Amino acid sequence: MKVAVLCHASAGGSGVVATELGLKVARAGHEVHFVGTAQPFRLAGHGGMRGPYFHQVSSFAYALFEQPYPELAAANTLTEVILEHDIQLSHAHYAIPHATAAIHAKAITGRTRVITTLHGTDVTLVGAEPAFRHTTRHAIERSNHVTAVSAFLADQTRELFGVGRDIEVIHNFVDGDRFVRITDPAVRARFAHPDEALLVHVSNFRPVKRVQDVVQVFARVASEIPARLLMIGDGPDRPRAFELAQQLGVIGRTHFLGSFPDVETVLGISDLFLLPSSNESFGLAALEAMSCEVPVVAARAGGIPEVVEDGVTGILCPVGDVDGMAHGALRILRDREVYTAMGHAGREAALTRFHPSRIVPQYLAAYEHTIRR
Ligand code: GMT
Repeated sequence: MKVAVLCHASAGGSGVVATELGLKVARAGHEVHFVGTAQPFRLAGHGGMRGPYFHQVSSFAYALFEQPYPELAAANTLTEVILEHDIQLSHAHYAIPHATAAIHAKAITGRTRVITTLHGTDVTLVGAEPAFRHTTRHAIERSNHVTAVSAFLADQTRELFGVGRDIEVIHNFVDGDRFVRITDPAVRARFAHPDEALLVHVSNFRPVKRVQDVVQVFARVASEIPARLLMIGDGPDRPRAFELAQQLGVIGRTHFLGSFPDVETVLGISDLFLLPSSNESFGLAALEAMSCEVPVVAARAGGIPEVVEDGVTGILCPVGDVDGMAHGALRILRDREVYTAMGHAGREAALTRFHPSRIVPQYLAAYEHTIRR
């Protein structure tokens, strides 16, 4: 197959899924062309004569234009790639602007099929904005096939946009060889003392992630047991979380590491992952933690219960229930048996339900089916 993949390059989950999937599709012998404004960060070091290839969307600034037009630019670059490489299928990750751009390129070329994968914020936050409602609904309706990363997101898409079409649920996946427990005490010693519980949060610090709740939960835990918190990622709510950590007197034990590239190392040495999001279509970071045998304390929001099994691989609480989350965290951290059982159950789920060997064939089957249809 010859496939073009459109995705966002930033360190978000949709870009990660798109890149890891594209790499696996290329490894399976298919021709993969990534199209985007910048090279996806996990694509660095891959590619070459046999692909996968990367085509940068050209940008064009002109005094008359008040803003750039990313959808038009992406559609134009994708059109070139389709014509030059005889692309059979465009896989748009994220509805805005990629699905719209892919539909546009399909109309221009009169070729290729379009698969759109919905990742969450494109539907729940951005897509539901009146400013993008019609274009997003149109892209979802006109795609030849649509997938969503959780059953929750598929249902919400139908509800929010009033679309009746089939949406196939294909969960996120994790590389269990890369996201693995690190037992070397020297690695852990770089971040925490041996007697401290190491809590971790990874996100883009947008309001939907409720990073202040992370700090609130940690302050409660740290008032009971020796503990340290690693905050990985960057985004608009980082200053608020920092300020709150100062107010609550835990700033010395809270480390904001920014967009730390080596997430697997931090997860591999951690004891507990916190994900208190108000909405989360899947929660790839929680799955990556589970793969490293790290129990998860999270909000019972969106698709999180499809990933984290309450009482088995972690503990789920209502959104905003920082007392409940702190209580759950302490229950796990104080009881070695519970901690170990949840860690093992998380790893088991990652290696079975969310293993690439189970998920990638679902995408490949969708590709083949869509091309032949
Ligand atoms: O979580 C983010 O804000 C990044 C966002 C994205 O679009 O890159 O992640 C979304 O897609 C991921 C991959 O499918 C999911 O695992 C995340 O749950 C989802 N984020 C939200 O729904 C908030």
